[in-house]
Amino acid sequence: MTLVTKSSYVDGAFIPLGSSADILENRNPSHPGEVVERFERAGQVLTEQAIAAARRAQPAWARSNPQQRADALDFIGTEILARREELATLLAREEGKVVREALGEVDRAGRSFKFYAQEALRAEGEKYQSVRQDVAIDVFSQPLGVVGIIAPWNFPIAIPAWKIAPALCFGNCVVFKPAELVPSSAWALAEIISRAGLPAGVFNMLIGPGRSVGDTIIRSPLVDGISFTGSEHTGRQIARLAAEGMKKVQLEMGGKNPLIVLDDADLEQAVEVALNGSFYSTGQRCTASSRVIVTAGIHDAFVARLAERTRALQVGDALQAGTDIGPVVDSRQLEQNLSYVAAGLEQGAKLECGGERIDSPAGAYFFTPALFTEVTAGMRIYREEIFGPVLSVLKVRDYEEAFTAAEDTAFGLSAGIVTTSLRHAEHFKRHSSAGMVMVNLPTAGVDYHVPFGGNGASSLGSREQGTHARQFFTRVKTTYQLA
Ligand code: UN1
Repeated sequence: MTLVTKSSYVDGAFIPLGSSADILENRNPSHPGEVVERFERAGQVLTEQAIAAARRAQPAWARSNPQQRADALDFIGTEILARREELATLLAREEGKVVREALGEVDRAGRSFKFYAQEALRAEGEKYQSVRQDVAIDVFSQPLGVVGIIAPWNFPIAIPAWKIAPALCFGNCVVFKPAELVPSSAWALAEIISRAGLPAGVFNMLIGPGRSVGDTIIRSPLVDGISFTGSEHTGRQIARLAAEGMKKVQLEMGGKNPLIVLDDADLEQAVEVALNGSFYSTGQRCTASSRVIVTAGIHDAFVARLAERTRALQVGDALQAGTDIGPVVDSRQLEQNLSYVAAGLEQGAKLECGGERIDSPAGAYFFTPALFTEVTAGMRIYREEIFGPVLSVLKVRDYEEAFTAAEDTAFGLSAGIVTTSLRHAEHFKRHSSAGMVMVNLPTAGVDYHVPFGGNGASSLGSREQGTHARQFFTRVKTTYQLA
């Protein structure tokens, strides 16, 4: 395969090659020696140019015809879906997600654009009678303005899509910074967007580091809002800087999502839900279930069956048919997983299986899914987000104790329960403080047309996805008119 070099997209054009000597090599985690593509990194100057271009394009784009926005979004969604195999393969190569999951992710990205193509045409606005005589009131939404979109590496195309599509739909101009680990999917998406008929400056993409590109976006007085998905640490920094700059924020950060398994659960279903939620996508989902809270009557049978199923998972090359679990995204994340396994053992948890690096000739970041039992609620593996396939099982007496344990976290993104009891399922749906609750389904894996988000340390700002995305990407205007 020939090695191509690519660049950022600013003010309606890809930056000519040779503009930057700072080169980013995008490597395949299944074969770290293999460079997927090379990128010339952007820095502060280019980021400032992109923001200025977005600012210039904003007024006209805010007044654009909904049909123009709908057509552009539909074009992007149609092309993503038509090229699903190619885009999924690229995603699997750069991030290590197995092709089956990468296909699902590409479809989700395409469908998000299609959803917002329709949403652009949806009528909205409210009329009120004033409390004053002969005054009419109109309430409607206007674009937020220029939005910075900062995306993580674990969903290289779906998360950019579900932020960029509503941003454009509601008349905003975009300055998009993908994660440096996954520039290829972002570039492919930007290339499609570049042919969608948007005026120059409406969409910009900058491939470069957080400390220059990200920091410039976050601090710029010309940016009106930041939609970010990533680590809690970075999210908190963004929240602080955004508050200083009076910017609107939408932050999606970590999770330590509980899955409750009750005695009355269907055993096979419980094991399937835990396996999928904890280990698929190599556990690299903020919605992953990393704490499974199991009542005493089913505990031993559940652990035995889950260990058996976990040992049978095929860890390997993301592009190879038959692989269940692809590599960890990079060496740093692999080290983090291994250090949490060590911490679990040191603090007295029992490692039932996994938790080891697999040697491969290519030096891949293969790591076997780890199942810990005899966990107590104070252990680090039980409290901290690992972002890897490391699962802690906590044994409890009954539903009441399980519920209390599930709630014992600063996070609040997703929570699940496996039960055949209508009463417990209802109680959990109603009273869990997570933003998303799953009954007899994995805590990860969500639809694209309904609100996504959490509470506590997991999220800040209004929900992503679906019609609710309007809340972040618009401002409300109230007008009064004397008849
Ligand atoms: C899912 O579980 O389907 O970064 C999506 C993440 C989330 C997306 C999860 N923002 O893992």
